[in-house]
Amino acid sequence: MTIATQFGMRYPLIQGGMANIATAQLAAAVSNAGGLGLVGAGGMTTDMLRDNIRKCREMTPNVFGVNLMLMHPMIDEMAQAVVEEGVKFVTTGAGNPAKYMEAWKAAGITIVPVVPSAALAKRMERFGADAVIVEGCEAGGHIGELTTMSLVPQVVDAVGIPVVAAGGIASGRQVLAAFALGASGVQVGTCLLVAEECPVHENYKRAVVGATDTATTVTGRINGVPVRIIKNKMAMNYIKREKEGATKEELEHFTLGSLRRAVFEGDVDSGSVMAGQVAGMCKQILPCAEIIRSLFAEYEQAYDRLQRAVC
Ligand code: TUI
Repeated sequence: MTIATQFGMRYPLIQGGMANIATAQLAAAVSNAGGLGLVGAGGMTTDMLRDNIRKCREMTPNVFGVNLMLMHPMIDEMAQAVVEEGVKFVTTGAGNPAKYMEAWKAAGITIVPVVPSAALAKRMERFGADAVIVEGCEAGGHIGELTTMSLVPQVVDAVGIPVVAAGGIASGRQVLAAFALGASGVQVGTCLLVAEECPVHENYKRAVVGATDTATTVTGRINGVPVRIIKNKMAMNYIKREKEGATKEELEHFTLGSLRRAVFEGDVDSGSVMAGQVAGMCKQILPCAEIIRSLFAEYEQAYDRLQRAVC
């Protein structure tokens, strides 16, 4: 069984909860295209989150959810807001959501935490998670240590609940590989940055379209929170100062408000253009429905080709 059957979508695909980017507009477009769209609470206030949940409900008849970024200063309030707003599906990122899970379960919410390790996956299963999203460090934004290729099969072996693979997926071949590793679905973010409905600044989309395979790097590996972004002036300065032993405070200066600068103002030189290693594969700005449809059309082709190659 795939997560499409489990959660009621056409395709076994969840949208990443990209902070400042995953608005009602993007979430509804993904859900209308047969995936599971998420309103990403990262970068929102609690009122904005409520507003986006209500808008999304008006924009799609299909299942959608909320991603809660656990490092958010208002996280306690937001964890309560999803219950009050009648949200039925929650993913979490950037931390351990254990303390909220009892209340969410009592409210009938399907809970799917993002985990960077088998240990946390096992813990989440014990706390009643319905599935886990296993995100490898190919992903954009805040990342863990392990790659998708190494992490997915280890988590699949460690837990009994469905595993959703994330990080490094932007083509049907990669969806097929995720299923080969034992995943029951995929989460994608980077390939949706170039969706027509994605509300990022045009410059951000152009930076992704123009990216090559080696276009991304990771800031915060030595003395901060590891975040994968497209290389630019800010990223190079950050990494240089980080290697020179800069303090946390100095480094935070580079990243303060930097995602918002890139997303809203289109400042792709001093802003954080968060994107995964697959940015180099996302070459065309297309409607969400077309991106998702072609992902699974290519999956079918790759599956057939592989069967002929092996037998
Ligand atoms: O959360 C993400 N990706 C994100 S969040 C974000 S906003 C941000 N911006 C700047 C700095 C920090 C955050 C941008 N991208 N992905 C899911 C994810 N979760 N990646 C890693 C984790 C994670 C890490 C540790 C999940 C759990 C965890 O648990 C630690 C523990 O407490 O056991």
